Amino acid sequence: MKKIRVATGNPHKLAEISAILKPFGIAVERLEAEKVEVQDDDVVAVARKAAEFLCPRYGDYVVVEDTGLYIDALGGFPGPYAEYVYRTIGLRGVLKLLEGVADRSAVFRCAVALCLGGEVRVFVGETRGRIAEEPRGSGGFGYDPIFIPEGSSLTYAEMGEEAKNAVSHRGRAFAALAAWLLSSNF
Ligand code: ITT
Repeated sequence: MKKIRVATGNPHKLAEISAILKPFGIAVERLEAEKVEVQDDDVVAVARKAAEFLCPRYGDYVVVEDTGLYIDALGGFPGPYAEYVYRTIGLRGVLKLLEGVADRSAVFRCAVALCLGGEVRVFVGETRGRIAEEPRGSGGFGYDPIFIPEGSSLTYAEMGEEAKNAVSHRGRAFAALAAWLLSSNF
């Protein structure tokens, strides 16, 4: 079976990536490696820089992913700092910042950087949606209880893994990676 190695410390991400790539016949293994995170407003630059550090050390088919949540009414906050904001003010803190705000639109943006032949190739997946009034649902991780993807009335956390992966930022980014890999001589 074809296989990629993903450098992540987040087990939820790894489980989602495995489920997303399974139908493409691509297996996923965790690469235990330090992920260098540069500061940049754009997840594409963050993922690319992390891959540029890993590629010479770990070689082909190593993948690193960076995800940001950009809330329109907050000028794109927390963006690539989603993990820090989750750990500090948490979902309640984010909801508080949006109290009384009518426009709750947001976008999840996921950048997947692949090492191949000494080069880095980046695939991006985006899902637009809105921030819920209250956390809802017990599935998923991170901001899932407060993110409602466009076209749904349920939060990611209420949808279940399969339904989330079918429309999610990560689902789209990794599907693009898989399509590209399978069209190359992987
Ligand atoms: P690695 O960098 O080790 O891969 P991480 O959790 O730090 O893991 P990111 O910086 O890419 O990963 O993600 C930042 C945060 O964004 C993450 O900790 C979650 O809180 C949130 N996040 C990412 N993907 C998400 C998703 O699909 N649903 C909800 N929250 C998500």
